Amino acid sequence: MGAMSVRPNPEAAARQAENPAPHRAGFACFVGRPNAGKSTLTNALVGRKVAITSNRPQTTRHTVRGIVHRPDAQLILVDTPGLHKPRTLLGERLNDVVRTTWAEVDVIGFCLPADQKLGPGDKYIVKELAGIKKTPKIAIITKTDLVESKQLAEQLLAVSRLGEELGFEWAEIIPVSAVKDQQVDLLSDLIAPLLPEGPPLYPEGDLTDEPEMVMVAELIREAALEGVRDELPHSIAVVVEEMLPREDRPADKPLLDIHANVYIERPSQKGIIIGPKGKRLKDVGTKSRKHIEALLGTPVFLDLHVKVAKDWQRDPKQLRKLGF
Ligand SMILES: Nc1nc2c(ncn2[C@@H]2O[C@H](COP(=O)(O)OP(=O)(O)OP(=O)(O)O)[C@@H](O)[C@H]2O)c(=O)[nH]1
Ligand SMILES: [Mg+2]
Repeated sequence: MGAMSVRPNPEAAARQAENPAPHRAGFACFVGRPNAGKSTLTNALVGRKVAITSNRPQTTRHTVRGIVHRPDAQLILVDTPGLHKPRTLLGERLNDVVRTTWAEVDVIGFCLPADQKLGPGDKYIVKELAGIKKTPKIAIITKTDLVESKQLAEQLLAVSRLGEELGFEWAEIIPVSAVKDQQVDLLSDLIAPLLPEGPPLYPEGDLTDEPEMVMVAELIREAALEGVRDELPHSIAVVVEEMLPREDRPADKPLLDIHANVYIERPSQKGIIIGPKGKRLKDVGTKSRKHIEALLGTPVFLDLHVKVAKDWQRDPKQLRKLGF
């Protein structure tokens, strides 16, 4: 853990001023169990919401790239779906996405929540990571605001031991709280020097490479996830069919028409999503529209429809249609 060893050194500072350190740019991915806080941490580092989050496991369903611009480096953070024991074809696809990603990045950040015992799911992930020898691995203890320092110390020890057990050493072990913005900048300081030298890979100001239509669909799904229970969160998928500027609008009063479908798996789920007298669906629309307008910077008319895509999580054809 080299984080604390940075002491002022006037000679080095002078040397650096003459001959600044080379710029670095590269990819770091966050992996961990569902609900570990990967997407919340990605957003905190980027400083804007690029990935949706929720208290339901398996919120993230594709890799989302968030870009951090620093004077000395550009960090491209790849937020991945939580790795879990798959029960559906969708689950298997999500796990494949994670494995492909961690084989391609320059740094891997393993996320472990401070408030949960290091379990078999974590061990399984770290064991696989141990096999990727060439890539530096950082252990990130997330959600530190939820525990006392004693519990945090135990978690730090547990993750360090797990590395030893599996025959490798973490490049760093760092506790963070994304919600309280504690140690988030330090994490970025620790990742930067592990990236390869090179010019920025994305233009200044780009915070993600997610297409707008995908981000809009995700914001709708985030709103739809709120308050639904049991298996329903897994059953929801959202596809934006169309985004078109309304014709005949004065230039100073534009309006963007967005048509989106909210898919569920069974007709019996329709009522839950729509709610009594359509109230739930209306709330989902109102809530997500605010986020969408903030994202796109224009007033929006949002038209939501609920459709059944029978058992889409298990059906290869449906999965393809929904973009998996
Ligand atoms: N108290 C606290 N809660 C957090 C923190 N980070 C994340 N959470 C909460 O933990 C839950 C899960 O967060 P996500 O960021 O969606 O987790 P994830 O690892 O991306 O989950 P998947 O996408 O399902 O794999 C949400 O309810 C977050 O608000 C934190 O630093 N402190
Ligand atoms: Mg996530």
